[in-house]
Amino acid sequence: MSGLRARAGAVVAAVSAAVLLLAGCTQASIEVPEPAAPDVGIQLFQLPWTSVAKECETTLAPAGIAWVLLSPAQEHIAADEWWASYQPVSYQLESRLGTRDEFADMVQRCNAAGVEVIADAVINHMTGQDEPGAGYAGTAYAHYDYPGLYTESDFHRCGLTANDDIQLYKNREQVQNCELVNLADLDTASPTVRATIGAYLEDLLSLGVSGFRIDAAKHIPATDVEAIVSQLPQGTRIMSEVIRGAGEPIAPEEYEGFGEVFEFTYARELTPPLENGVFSDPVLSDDRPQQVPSEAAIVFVDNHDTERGEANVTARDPQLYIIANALMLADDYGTPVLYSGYAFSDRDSGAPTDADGRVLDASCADTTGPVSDLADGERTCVQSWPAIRGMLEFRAMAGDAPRMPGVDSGDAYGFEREGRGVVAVNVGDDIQSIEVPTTMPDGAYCDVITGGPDAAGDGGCAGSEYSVSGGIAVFDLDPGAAAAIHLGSRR
Ligand code: LAG
Ligand code: CA
Repeated sequence: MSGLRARAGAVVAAVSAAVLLLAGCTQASIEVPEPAAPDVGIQLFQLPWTSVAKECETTLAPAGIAWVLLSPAQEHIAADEWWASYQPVSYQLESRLGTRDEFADMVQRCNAAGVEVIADAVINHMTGQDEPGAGYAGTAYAHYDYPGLYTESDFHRCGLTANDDIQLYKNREQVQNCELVNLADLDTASPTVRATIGAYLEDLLSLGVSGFRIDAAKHIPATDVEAIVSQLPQGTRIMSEVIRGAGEPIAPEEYEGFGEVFEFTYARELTPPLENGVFSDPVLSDDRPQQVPSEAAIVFVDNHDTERGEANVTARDPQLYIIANALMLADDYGTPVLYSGYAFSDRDSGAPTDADGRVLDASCADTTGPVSDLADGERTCVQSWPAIRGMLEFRAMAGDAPRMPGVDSGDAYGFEREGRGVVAVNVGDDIQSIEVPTTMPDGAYCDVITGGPDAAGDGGCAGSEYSVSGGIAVFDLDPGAAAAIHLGSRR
């Protein structure tokens, strides 16, 4: 039994006991379902393995998070910027994030805590530097020259300049063979390249990882990714990063047959209504025509690239970020992955390091909520925000109940997971009332975003309280507020 199940079970038992106790004077007792198994992941960006291990034990498992996505573990170029991680020079597990032994210990501890580990596999390319200098383990590598690893013919020759960029290329060949910010592109059709990459992935699996994010999958023909991953054991989780782009020659759908794909459209469609209050946008409840089927979709509000680029809702605005994450976690589309990074003013700045260039340990165990004025390098720690933890409980309680059509009222918006829970948000500048139809039983419910039932277990709420009466859940929401009630949060 995972940490979440144990904990959610205990919460539910406590709530049921309280409800029974009060049955005579206030509300009739109700049947509270078993919480569903956790499915949500979290990306711990540029966090060292020793810290990831502690997070699995102290924050992720207790919050009911099912898997953690790491930053790349490969030996990489020596450079201060975070993106040195995306310029590998070998397949040794020695990096600024930790040693092979630390990696192995972390995977073992996360698995023991009930948290699976997804490695970020950079297999499309090696470094882009002609003279990368010393690799982390002190080895020198030259462009197109990885002795004992690849031969010159294992790379595509692109002839691009350093300023060439993917966005300029609309031709399939160029996208897949000759680009991505001038990084040395591997010939993934070559049997020796496939075997080398396959051996690397097998090595990670032997240490206990459950699967892989395939970095820059769009730049690897889907047939090549499939050929490589089809050699791996059944059940290995594959999450291909294929950024959807209008008019792009390569779409996520090509990669859906052998695993999941990151669906970039989700955040692009979720967040504009949060900024303009126009919830008539059908994305939240309709057919999601621009999105892969739910079973194949990994969805996210932001990630390490989009928080430095296209994302307009990030942890820099905690209120809106909680609203976006609450709607995503309450939704029944895709498998959400949360994002936990660090504050920065310069998009290139790496996480704080020691004198040897190793990223410093960090912990979210004592974090109690979002901080809006984090200093550069400080961690956002979303996994410890009570609002996020409350929504993870909501999601477990919603289980596979259908998502009902959304309703909007001014700048407020909400929807029900049929009979299980209701979420509502207010993105406007004024207090807003909203009524959401529900088949939940009448009664008073504690909002799990602001704390849920109080610790005393006396039937009170730590935060806000809302009521359901005659098939309507009523919320009076402050500007920027989100609220969520579920069967297990009934007073
Ligand atoms: C990814 N997914 O497809 C990663 O999520 C993304 O973070 C990686 O870009 C990219 N693909 C390659 O793995 C990151 C930075 C880039 C950086 C690149 C390589 O966003 O800025 O490029 O990693 O380190 C940097 C410079 C470029 C330069 C390049 C080669 O910014 O100007 O051309 O290095 O020297
Ligand atoms: Ca490629």
